Amino acid sequence: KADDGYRLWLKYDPLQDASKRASYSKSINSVYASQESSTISAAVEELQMGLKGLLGKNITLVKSMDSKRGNIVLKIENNEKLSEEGYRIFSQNGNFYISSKSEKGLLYGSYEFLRQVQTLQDLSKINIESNPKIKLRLLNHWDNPNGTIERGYAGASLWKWHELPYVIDPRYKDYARANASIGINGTVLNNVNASARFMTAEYLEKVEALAKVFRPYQIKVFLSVRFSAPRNVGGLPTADPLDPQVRQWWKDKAKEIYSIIPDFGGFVVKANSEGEPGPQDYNRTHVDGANMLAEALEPFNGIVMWRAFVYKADPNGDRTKEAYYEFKPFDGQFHKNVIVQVKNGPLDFQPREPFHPLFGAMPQTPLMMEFQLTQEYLGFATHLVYEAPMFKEVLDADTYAKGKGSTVAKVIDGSLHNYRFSAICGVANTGSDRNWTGHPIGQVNWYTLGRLAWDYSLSSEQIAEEWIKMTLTTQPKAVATIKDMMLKSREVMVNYMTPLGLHHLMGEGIHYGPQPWLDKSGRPDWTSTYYHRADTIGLGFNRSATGSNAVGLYAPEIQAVWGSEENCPLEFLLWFHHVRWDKKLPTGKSLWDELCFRYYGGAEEVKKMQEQWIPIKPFIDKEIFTDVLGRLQIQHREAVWWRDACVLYFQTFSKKPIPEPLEKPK
Ligand code: GCW
Repeated sequence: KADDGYRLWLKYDPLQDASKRASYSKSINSVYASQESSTISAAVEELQMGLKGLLGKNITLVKSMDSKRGNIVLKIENNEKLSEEGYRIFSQNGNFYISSKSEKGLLYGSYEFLRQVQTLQDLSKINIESNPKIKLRLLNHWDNPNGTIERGYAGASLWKWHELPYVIDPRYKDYARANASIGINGTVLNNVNASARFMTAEYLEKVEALAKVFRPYQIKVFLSVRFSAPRNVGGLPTADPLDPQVRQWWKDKAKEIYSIIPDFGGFVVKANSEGEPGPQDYNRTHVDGANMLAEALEPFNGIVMWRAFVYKADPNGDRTKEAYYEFKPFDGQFHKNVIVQVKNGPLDFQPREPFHPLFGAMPQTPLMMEFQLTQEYLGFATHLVYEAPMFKEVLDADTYAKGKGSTVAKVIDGSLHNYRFSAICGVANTGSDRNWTGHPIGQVNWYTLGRLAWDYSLSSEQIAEEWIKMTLTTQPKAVATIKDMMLKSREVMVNYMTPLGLHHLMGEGIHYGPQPWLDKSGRPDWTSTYYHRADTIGLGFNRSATGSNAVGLYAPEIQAVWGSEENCPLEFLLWFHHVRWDKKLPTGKSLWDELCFRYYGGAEEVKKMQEQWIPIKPFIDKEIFTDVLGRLQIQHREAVWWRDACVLYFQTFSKKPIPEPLEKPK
């Protein structure tokens, strides 16, 4: 049966393993739910549809527990060990129980049950207890009202604003199912470079039409708001957050929104960043702006996610320090329903960045994580990169804010500083392409966000393995090969794009392909030369105490390591130091030789990935096989492009030969 990737990891084709299939079929007969609700119905529908596909057997919904064994029982019960969304799955006397305090947990537990079957787990002694580690688990869509997606590489927006609220694309429900299956419980529908239109009654009605589809799946909608909306669509002369009319306008707007969408989640705001309007336009602060919106939403339990992605064009400054200076002084001053949304690194979604220095630095302000699923700087939808290792690297990083073990994960789950709430989001990589993400393997990055948001202690290996088995194949050798390709893919990409701590060498504006040379048309901090600082002496941005001292924003324990050229791990070397071309590195090679070695090695690895992919053919769907193969060919060409552009450009400074036995560019 042909598969175009539309069904994502909710692909319920008959299990390939016949003996497992027979044993599951024998032990599962019917579903019984002790209560009714639209969410419970959604869970039951998914179990029936999923098991019918996987086992080839009708699973009937029964009105009372079937005396024959093999019931799946969905049951609300008070279990002290479970949080509101948590669940327990266990087997007893030949029946399976999915229990939770609420319908939410029953929904998540049902998807977990299906995942157990899809990944061929032993159900006979199943006993799982699971609670989400982070409360708000969100996607951020950078989707515009005209259907385009900023930094989107998988087609147009999923939201057909011109058809809503009258035409409901069936895809909206599939989107909700996919999210619910990985525990995502909120979605920000529109771009942070926000159109004020979303604050009009016309659009709010469209938003409610989507919210209605998502509701049974426990997904709340949020909107990005344009700070100047009171002027743009409210007819006021100003958007000054301290102006009483403006404050009233937002209060009325909040009331209107909640009268249309009673479970509306809240606002995301990009203010005074990259030209977007904000409180500073009126000599007010981030706190003035965020608190005004927070007070408007507070009566309805809405929240404000105020983004910390701010920087100015200063050729002599260091962009990676700016958010820290703009936000840290406000710690403790934000209203109680404000959360500050921080990107994983201090620059901008590079293949590798150290964690953002704000994590651990704002103990009195809940901070949330913003990851980017869409591959803006990671080769768009043509390069294969599995992002879990990159996300885990940041989540596991130690801030030392309260001594050893103060990981970024503990900052954002709220436990380190006892935050009022916790949240994480991923900038979505979805679009109208049939397979949702363009690159078939890009789907796993969406899957990963949900799984890590639920439980960041899951390993990259486990997430990869689950996803492969659910989406591509359960054939053991094929699973192992695909997993190997995925697990190394991020490091491979770092090597052919920006090894050793290099960053932002991408084509200016488009952020695709190499452009390490000077581009005079743009801002200094959008230009590669600002970041790599290549000269005849060496390479890298000196952010140590003798340079911009960005390293000084981290805890002393970190400064001691990253701040010293001798101790700094190679992956961050050129992020923090300007290093001599002939400097001997711990690998035994000079900086120049190591740089060449990595660029060449990275490109070579992509070729190996192509070779690894070929024998997978008999085990996966033809369309997906061919699609990935073609994309690996593009990726290899482009890895070579990256290698040659960067090595040859840097060679004009190093004046050193490309070491043997590396193959020389022709
Ligand atoms: O990564 C940069 C992107 C912009 C984006 C901005 C942001 C939505 O190049 O396209 O704007 O970050 O995160 O606000």
